[in-house]
Amino acid sequence: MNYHIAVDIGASSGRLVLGTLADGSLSLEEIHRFSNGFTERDGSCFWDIDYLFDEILLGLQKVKSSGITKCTLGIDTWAVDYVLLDAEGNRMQEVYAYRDRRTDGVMEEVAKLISPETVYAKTGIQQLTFNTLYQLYAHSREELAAADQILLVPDYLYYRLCGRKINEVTNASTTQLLNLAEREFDADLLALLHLQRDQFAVLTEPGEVLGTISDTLMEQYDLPECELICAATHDTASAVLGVPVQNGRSSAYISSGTWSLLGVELKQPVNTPAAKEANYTNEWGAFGTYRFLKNIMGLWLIQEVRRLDGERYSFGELAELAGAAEGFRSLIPCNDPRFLNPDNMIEEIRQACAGSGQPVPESPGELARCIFDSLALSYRSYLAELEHLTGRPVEVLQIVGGGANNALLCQLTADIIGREVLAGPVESTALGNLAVQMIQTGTVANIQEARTIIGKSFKIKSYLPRPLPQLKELLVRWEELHTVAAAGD
Ligand code: ADP
Ligand code: LRH
Repeated sequence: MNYHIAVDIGASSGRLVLGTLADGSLSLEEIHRFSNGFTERDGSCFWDIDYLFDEILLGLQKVKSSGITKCTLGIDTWAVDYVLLDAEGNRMQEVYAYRDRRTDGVMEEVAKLISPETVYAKTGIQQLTFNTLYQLYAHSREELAAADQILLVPDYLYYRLCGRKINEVTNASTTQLLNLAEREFDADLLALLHLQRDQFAVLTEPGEVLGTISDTLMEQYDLPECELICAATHDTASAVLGVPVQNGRSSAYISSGTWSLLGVELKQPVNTPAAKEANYTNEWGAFGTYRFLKNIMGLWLIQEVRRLDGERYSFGELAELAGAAEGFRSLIPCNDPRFLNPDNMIEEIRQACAGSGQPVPESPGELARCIFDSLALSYRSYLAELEHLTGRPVEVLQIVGGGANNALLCQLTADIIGREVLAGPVESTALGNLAVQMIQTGTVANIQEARTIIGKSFKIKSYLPRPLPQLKELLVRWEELHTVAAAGD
């Protein structure tokens, strides 16, 4: 029996998941789960990277105490955030969280030095204030000059485990520093940041064997013997690998978690002016693919409402309360930057509704309903854009990730896009991480086979569209709302 462990850390939670393949069916066992989130100190936002590393060790100890002495291991986390190492290989400072406000206005500043059109033609990456390019531009120049290596978060976690420094490609592409044509860091963008190529590590593809856990850690902790395999370390890259195969029907996906990442997998990037205009991205995927997708504000909105409400309700309960609330009463333009990291999400939503002349959502159920209605409408708008840009009509939308648990949002999405929604697997990210390990070890032949196994092994829920008599009027309101939001920019 081969044991494979996925370490999957999203912005809201992390887990170690054991995957086992028996009789053509893949099963998952969650060995360890822990919460994640950034903390704000003196106006800056940071991740607690040492806590995350300790949770990985704790999870591995649990693996060992469950009787597993030998396994393979892959790591994925959220994208874009980085760790600076000094010449001795020590972390130089705390790890900024991408919602930190030091990048406010930086995109505009950089645009004066290099045009966004040029950056897009080179990288194919959507403009997001928190792309590593902008974070590094906002970083202290002296500190950057002193950095011997710049690793992204999962690269760093591998480094802590085995001592090897890499920049894994699926995640490295989210820096907005990789040149699509050269498949390397772009010299002009590095020069703009006053960085040297050797401050980054070797670009590494998913599937490469990185080594084993260091003797020091093995001596200090009771860990299983692990072969470290380079996963598709960007969680969204792994989530897309974990999307079940669709035979004969054209599909798009939403990786639905803290963000809703709506897109398709492509063999070639689409970095055309039209794609730039619509702000679609071409993040690098495993096995020579591209994730042509858009970031939508996602379940961060409800995470913040829940947190500010003192976590009185679970996500399931909030969805139930939303289901009982009046539908389409108030809508928000969810991708407005005002929702990226407001001081108080509940107040921000209320002000957005009041400002656009809509009823103000008061109760948690009303707030949740406003969020889910708005997300479903934004999925419709961006899906239409996606079809236009790729020239491919989409028959079915596959929703994976934690958001696949939200039956109300899935049904609203089906009703509003007027197409079938297939929800699940919830743990597609861990599955995609495991798929790379299984392919590397020869347990499965390729990603097509892995996706077929995933489709057969997990229950996928179908939501068929129901007639929505008020859809036409709703779309007019949605359109108007965006005109109002744009006018307020
Ligand atoms: P990330 O990897 O970005 O941390 P996940 O994929 O773990 O996110 O998804 C977390 C989200 O899934 C939560 O914010 C919540 O909105 C949603 N979710 C999880 N469980 C449920 C549930 N039982 N009902 C409704 N929504 C849920
Ligand atoms: C989702 C995600 C997304 C990135 C954002 C930083 O967890 O990795 O793909 O854009 O976080």
